[in-house]
Amino acid sequence: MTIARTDDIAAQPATTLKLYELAGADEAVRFSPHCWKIRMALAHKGLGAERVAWRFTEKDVIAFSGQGLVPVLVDGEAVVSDSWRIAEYLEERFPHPSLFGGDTGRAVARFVNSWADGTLVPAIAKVITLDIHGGIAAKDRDYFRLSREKRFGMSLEAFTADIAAALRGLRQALGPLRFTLRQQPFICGAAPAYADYCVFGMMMWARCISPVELLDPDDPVFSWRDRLLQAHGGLARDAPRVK
Ligand SMILES: N[C@@H](CCC(=O)N[C@@H](CS)C(=O)NCC(=O)O)C(=O)O
Repeated sequence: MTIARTDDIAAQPATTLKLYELAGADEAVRFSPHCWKIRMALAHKGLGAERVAWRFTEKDVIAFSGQGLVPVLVDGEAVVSDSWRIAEYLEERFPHPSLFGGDTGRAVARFVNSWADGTLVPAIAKVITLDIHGGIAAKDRDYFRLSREKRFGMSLEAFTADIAAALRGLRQALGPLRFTLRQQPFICGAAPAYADYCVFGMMMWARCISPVELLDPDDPVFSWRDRLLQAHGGLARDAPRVK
C-alpha cells in the first residue's frame, strides 16, 4: 500500500486541513509527541495538511481553539484540539483506511494512548527535559522551566540528574510492548494503526529534540520503531532533528 507523505501536499486530495504543531528554536524541528500521533494518523489516511509552527508561549495564536495546547486541527469550520479527539474526528470524517479497525480496536487504542501518556511521557521526560529546554525558542525557555519545575516539584536539573536510571526505568516500562512485539510486527498486528502511533509519538518526541538513544538495538521495540520510521514514505525518518 502506498501512502502519500503528510507534507507532500501536491500529492494529496484537496483538503483544507491545518495542523498547529509545537516547534523548537529551529522551526523545522517539530517534536511534540501528541502532534506526532496526528502526523502519523494523517499519513495513514493519505491526507495532507498545512503544518503551522507554534511555540509554547504563543497561546494567543491558538486561543480560537478554546484552550492552550497543541495539536490543534482546523478543517474548514471545524476546530479540534487534543490528539485523541483529533484521531476520532479524522476517523469519522475520513473513514478509510481506518485508524482503529472498529469499536473494539478504538477502545484498545484508547488504553494504549493512556498508557503512553501516563507511563511513557513521565519516563521519557526524565531523560529529555533538559534537552527540550535547550532546543526550544529562547522566548519559550522561562515559561517551560517555570511550568515544568512547578509540575515536577524540583529543578529541571534535579529532575534529569540520573539519566542512566531513567533509561533503565523506561526500558522496564516498555516490557509489555516488548513481549507483544516478539509475537507480531506492530501493536495493531500485521500493519501499523493508531495504537502504534500513540507510542511511536513518544519515540519521535525524544528523537527530534534529544541526542540520547532510548533503546537498545537488540530490543524488539527498536526494530518496531525502525519499521515506523520507514512507514509512510519515511515521513518520520526524514523529520528534522535538533542539531
Ligand atoms: N492531551 C493532549 C496533550 C497536549 C499537550 O500536552 N501538548 C503540549 C505539547 S506536547 C503543549 O501544547 N504544551 C503547551 C504548554 O505546556 O503550555 C493531547 O493529547 O493532545
